[in-house]
Amino acid sequence: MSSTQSHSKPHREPGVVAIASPSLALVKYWGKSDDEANIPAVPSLAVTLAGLTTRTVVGIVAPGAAHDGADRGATDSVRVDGEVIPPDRNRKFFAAVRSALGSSIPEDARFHAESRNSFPTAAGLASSSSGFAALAAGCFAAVRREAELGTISSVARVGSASAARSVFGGFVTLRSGAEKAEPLFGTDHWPDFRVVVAVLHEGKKDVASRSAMRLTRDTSPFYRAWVDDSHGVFEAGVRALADRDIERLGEIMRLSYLRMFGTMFSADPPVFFWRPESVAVIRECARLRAGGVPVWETMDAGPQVKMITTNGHLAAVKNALAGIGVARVIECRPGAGVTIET
Ligand code: 2P0
Repeated sequence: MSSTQSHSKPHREPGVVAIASPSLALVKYWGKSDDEANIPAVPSLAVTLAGLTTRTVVGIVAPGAAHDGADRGATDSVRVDGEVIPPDRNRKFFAAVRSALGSSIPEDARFHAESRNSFPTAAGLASSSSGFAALAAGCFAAVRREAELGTISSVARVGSASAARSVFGGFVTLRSGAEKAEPLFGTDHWPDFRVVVAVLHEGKKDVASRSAMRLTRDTSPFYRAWVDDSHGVFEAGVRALADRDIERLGEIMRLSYLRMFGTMFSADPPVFFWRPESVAVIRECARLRAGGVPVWETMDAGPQVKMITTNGHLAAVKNALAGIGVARVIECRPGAGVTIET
């Protein structure tokens, strides 16, 4: 590159577009065995949700651009729904991207990414799972580097462990101690399987999952029991899913999320993501089940309630939710993993 070029405006390559959907855990990940590498302490089982999407445009600022004195290009940059993410949040992630890419990316090239969610961000709808899955796949595609999904999953995990799962479609596992997720069953494994998401409050959470996890591990006397118990719950969840047994899977799913919340409620200070509306939906699910409707709820790091049911019972579930004043309901099927728009 000539000296004239290196002092000209940053040259941006056209961006690539990566699309991913959030990963809803049926059996929860909560806690890390290695904070530095972001390795889960417990196994999780999840479904990737069609109907909710993150769309991320990733470009690179070409070599030389970083020396033009402008801020642009000085660091890798990410914006989510228009908001600039502090570079520190993504530093380890981009280091993992560079380590996986090796010499495919010049040292002074910088990534810039612009991401949009079709659903509320940081509100317990797993926006970080689809976000880092799309970002990881987009970074590889931006440098026109073919990568195995396993490699993308491993890099996405450094950003957010649940993102390792979002790379794959259908039903996905992330084992304890694992660096990458693994696909278990495809989107067609259970044609009748449905997820109903009750969006109860769209505000951002007060506590990030990451700090809540650290706090529960460090202060809850129940955390060790949660980790010890998680393996049996996971295996039972996998069996119920293999058998397409909604009742059994529902029971396992309930054990998993309530035991996870047990560690949060017992932390010091306690972590509390629930709202009165969350409890109203949980009680409504119990009422529906008593009336013969197979519907089971789960929750994540936020007040929203997600329910699993079968296609034939969707109308009953949605009517019941409307009856208790739930205004926004999203219906999902198992969806595809990360894709690059061509
Ligand atoms: C899950 N959650 O299995 C669990 C259940 C929330 C509750 O994974 O620290 O954003 O970035 O690895 O993946 C949310 O936490 O956490 C999450 P980090 P992540 O889906």
